[in-house]
Order: sequence, then C-alpha cells, then structure tokens
Amino acid sequence: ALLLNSIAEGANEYPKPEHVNYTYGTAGFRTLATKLPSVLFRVGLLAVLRSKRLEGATIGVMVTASHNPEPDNGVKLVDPSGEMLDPTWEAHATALSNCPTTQSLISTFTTLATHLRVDLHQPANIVYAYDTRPSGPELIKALEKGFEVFGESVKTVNLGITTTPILHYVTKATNDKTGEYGKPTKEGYNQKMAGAFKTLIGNRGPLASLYVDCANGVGAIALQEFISTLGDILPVHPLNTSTSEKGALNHMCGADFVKTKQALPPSVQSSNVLSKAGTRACSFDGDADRIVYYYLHETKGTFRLLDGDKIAVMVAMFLGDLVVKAKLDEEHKLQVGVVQTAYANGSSTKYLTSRNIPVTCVPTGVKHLHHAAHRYDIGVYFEANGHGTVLFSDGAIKALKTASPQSPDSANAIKNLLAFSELINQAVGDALSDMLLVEAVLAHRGWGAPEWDAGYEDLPNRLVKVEVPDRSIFVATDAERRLQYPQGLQEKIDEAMRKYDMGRSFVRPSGTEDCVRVYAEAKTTAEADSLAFAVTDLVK
Ligand code: 16G
Ligand code: ZN
Repeated sequence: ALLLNSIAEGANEYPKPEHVNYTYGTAGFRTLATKLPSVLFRVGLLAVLRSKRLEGATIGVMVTASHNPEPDNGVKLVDPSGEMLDPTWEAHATALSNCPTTQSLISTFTTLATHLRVDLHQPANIVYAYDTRPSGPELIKALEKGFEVFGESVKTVNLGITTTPILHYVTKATNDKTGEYGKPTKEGYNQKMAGAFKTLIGNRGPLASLYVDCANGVGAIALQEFISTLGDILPVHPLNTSTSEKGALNHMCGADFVKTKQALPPSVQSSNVLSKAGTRACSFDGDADRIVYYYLHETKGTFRLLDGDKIAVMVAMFLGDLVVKAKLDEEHKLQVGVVQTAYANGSSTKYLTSRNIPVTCVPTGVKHLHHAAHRYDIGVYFEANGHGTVLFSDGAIKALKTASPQSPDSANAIKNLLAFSELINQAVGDALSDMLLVEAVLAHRGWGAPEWDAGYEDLPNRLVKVEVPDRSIFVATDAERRLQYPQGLQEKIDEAMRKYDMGRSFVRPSGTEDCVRVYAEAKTTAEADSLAFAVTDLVK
C-alpha cells in the first residue's frame, strides 16, 4: 500500500497528456520530448518490475532518439544479456504508458505485477544513460522518480551522457558474473576495444587518417575518450562535434543524412578533407550505434557510399577467410553467415550467395537481425543503414580457444579471430567498434576505400516515404519482402517490377513513423526512380 501511494504521488507529478497514444516500437518509445515525461516515469516502474522479475538482474535504460531531430527524444529498455527488451514485455510498456489516469496506472501496475509473478520484495538493479539532447536531464528526472518510488530495494547506476552501445555493453558486463566479458564501465569497454585493436593492427600501424562525422552527438564524446585510450595507431579526425550547439544534432550530418541523401554532409564537403585521393570518412548517428563510410572517386570526384551492406560483405568475406586459414572450417565446421533485411542492396546479396556465404533475410529492426545472427557460428548482421555487429557463438569461441593449430599461419588466424571477438560489441552494434572493425580488416587486406568498394557495384535504388490515411492496412510478410494485405496489391507490385531490368520493389509500414515506405532498385537510376514512383502510385 505504501508503494502504491508513492506510485500515485509520482504519477500525479507526471500526468499523461490527453489524446496521445504511445507505442513501444522497434526502437522503444520515440516522439517529441515534451510528450515523454509521463512515459519515462512509467518506464522507470517497468524497468524495476523487469529486474525484480529476474531476481535483481541488471536492466538497462537508454534515453535517446538516435538520428531523429533534436526536439525528439525516446527511451528503450535493455535486457540483462545486453540485448533489446524481450518482445513480450513491449506490450506491458505500451499498456503502462497509455493509462489515462493515476487510478488506472495503479491498477494496471498491480495487475501486471501479479500476472507476471513479480515478487516485489526482490532487489532491483538498473543502469541508465542518456544522449546529448537538451531534453535529456528533465526526462532522466522522471525516470529516476519511477525508480525512487520503490525505495531501498532499487539500486541504480547513472552512466550520464553516453552512447547507446556503451549502455548495452555495461548492462551485459554487469550481469556477467564471470567477469570475462570485461569491466562493467565505459573505461573497461575502451580498454577492451583498444587492446583488441592493437593486437589486430600489430606492426601495420600507424594507419591512414580517418575523418569521423560525429553528427554533433554523443559519439563525439565517446570517440574523444576512446582516442585517448588508444593512442596514435589510428589518426582519427573528429568532425561535427558540437554537442552543445543548439539545433546542431543530426542536422545536415550523421549516418542517416548520408545514407538517405547519398551525399556528403555539407560540413564535410566544405572542409575539403576528402579531396586527397583515397581519403575515407565515416558518419555516426546521434547515439553512435550506426555507421556508414564513404570517399570520393579518385578521378570522377563523385560520392561513393560504403554502407552497412558493404561493411557486412567485406567483414563476412574476411572472417570467412580467417576461419579457413585457422582450419576451423574442416575440423569444427565453423560457418560464417550474414543476416540482412529487405533493404539490403540486391547486389550485396547476390555477391555473398555466389561466394557460398549463407544469407538470411529478416524483418527490419535490430532485434530481428540480432536474433537470427545467433544461429550462425559467426553471424554478421548489418542493416543497409549501418546498424550492425558480428556475433560469435559460445561454440565458436570454445573452438577457437581449444584449437591446436598445425601451422604458424593457423595460429595467427585463430589469434586474430579471438581478437575480433573482443573488438566487436556482442550486445549491439556500435559505430565506434564497427569503425575499428572496418579499419582492422582494411589494414589486414592492405586495402583502401576503392579496393573495398570494388567487390560489387550497388544497384541504383530509391526509398520513398508515402503518407497514407491508415498504415495499419498494410501487412507485410516474407521478411517484409511481400505484402499480404491489402489484398491484390502485391500482384500489382509484381507486375510493375517485371517491367524493369533487375527490378525489385517492396512496401512496408514504418515501425517508427506514421507512413508507409516504398523501396525500389533496378539496373539504372532512372529505372529505379520510375519503379519507385510506379509502386508509390499503387500504394496511394
Ligand atoms: C528503428 C530500428 C532500426 C530500423 C528502423 C526502421 C533499432 C534499434 N532501430 O530505428 O534498426 O532500421 O527502426 O525504421 O532496432 P522504419 O520502420 O521507420 O523504417
Ligand atoms: Zn542510433
């Protein structure tokens, strides 16, 4: 009763705005920050329930809206393994956030606690963090209020302004009682990555200069801290690092801008840093869990994008070669596989398949890719937009650690594979760790951006955002490659596709915005555009 009283007090302090309907979507709750205080308070309650349900295992809470404009914010929960919240709990988050009154919140809370068999006497442990958005501190107060109502039984760690992947790492490391995954701090993470990177680079350094567009977000801070741990084997030049300049976050820069516009951020363009042939740059998004690379064509000067697909292909091919060198393909049958979504460029899928790398296609959203990647010994997953990582299964790690190599070459390959497993964030994709992964692979191959790019040529493609009266009538199937409803629409899309050389198009409702997205690719830019617009007309 005491608890319910304090919940009521907190709820009165953070009333739910009328006429707003919240959904815990692909990336948690995300909307205008001014609409979020009541949601944060309630997410605080749910995080505690989840932790208590799991007998005090540490739950992570991240307050960010990633690549969205600065006035937005959001919140998502991280499970003890460092992965996204168990999908069955998403509905509980949605239910709590939509209770219109304090009364109904109390009753939903009580029902949930009973129904989920939460023992409220259990301890709870929470670790939380937020990005650089101006709305962060106010929202954090509301979140903390949600923890405080439980009194002494809740222990919290505030990581402060930190990237999403660091929060995931710390959550995972805190729950790993063996201590093998690493120290559960930001410093622990940086040391772990720096150590693995140094092992991988060996005497190949110092590497060529790398320009990093930090989207004026929290990645700028994380990068700076990491560089000071790493030293000078990788000369990194951070760009767009104005984390406190109003309106700068994600504005005309960052991974989402580059991927969507397929162009340099104007700030990078005008700084001229890419004019020296072979110079490469990359862009993080606003919470540093996405990365894309790019460079300018040596003779034509045109913009060349190296997106999530290009990263996945290069990394999978390289790790596959290492597995062969380590002789782990024969003895242990270790398999490298790739997970993509329907947005993966058709050329990348074709390239992998023709080289006998198995490819799985899953619906959009990190949790789907992550889950599917677990099914491979070494599962490489990337969304085209730059979210991704590489998962090493327990079996793979064990095989690596117990192998008895027959040659120095094999021994070296094994050592490198183990170093990659340390370098790469096993909880979630991290722009920083992925950047080091790319740099390490390039260094080993002796490649620059053009050699990396040479593997295959992207099919021209086009993404269109279509506003429709009711996006819920669009139901996708087959990993979002086909529409099940509205009935008959898929047949028309198929008919449109057949008119274009290498034409492929699909339609899916967005999980983050009130719209439907149309993707099309074809042999030429004109054909890709024309297919995209033909399908858009069918959808409207
Ligand atoms: C979310 C997802 C991202 C996905 C995007 C698609 C996570 C952490 N984020 O941002 O992976 O690409 O949604 O957005 O899962 P859409 O449904 O609006 O196209
Ligand atoms: Zn992000």
